Amino acid sequence: PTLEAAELERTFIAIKPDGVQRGLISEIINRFERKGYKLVAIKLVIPTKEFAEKHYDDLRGRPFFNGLCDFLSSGPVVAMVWEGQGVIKYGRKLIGATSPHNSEPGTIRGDLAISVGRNIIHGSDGPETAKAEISLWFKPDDLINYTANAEKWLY
Ligand code: RTP
Repeated sequence: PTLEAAELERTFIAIKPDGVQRGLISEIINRFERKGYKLVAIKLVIPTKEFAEKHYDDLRGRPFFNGLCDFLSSGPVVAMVWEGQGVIKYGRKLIGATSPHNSEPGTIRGDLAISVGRNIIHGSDGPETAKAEISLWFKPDDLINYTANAEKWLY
């Protein structure tokens, strides 16, 4: 079957330094993978402070901006691109509300985090930011086109 345009939707997801330090990489990847989304790019990177400021450019001027950028550049981050129908919006649903105080149990932040400044994961909040963030973190060649076909490897 031919892929519909909607199925090619992609979002940028990052496991922040606290998620990496706490050993939650596989737990977080697992949730996206089991849902049925497809991983099309992944790398471990320590962003510079300047890079973190670019990533959070829209938050410049907020009181927590400097601390947030220090935090994002404090250690390894798992940067990923996930693909699938509705992945931008539903990815945010899997992640849960920005503040773990408000995120429902069953969501990543609801189950695994306590404070807003240490909320372990980032996800693009819309199609425009997804596009911008993917191209900030990845080169076009880093995104892998493939068909995920489980049966082929089982029999
Ligand atoms: P993200 O971009 O990381 O997925 O988070 P978000 O859209 O849910 O939230 P946003 O408002 O874009 O804020 C980005 C990150 O800034 C930190 N933050 N700290 N009051 C605070 O100390 C505060 N508010 C926000 C959070 O880590 C949030 O994820």
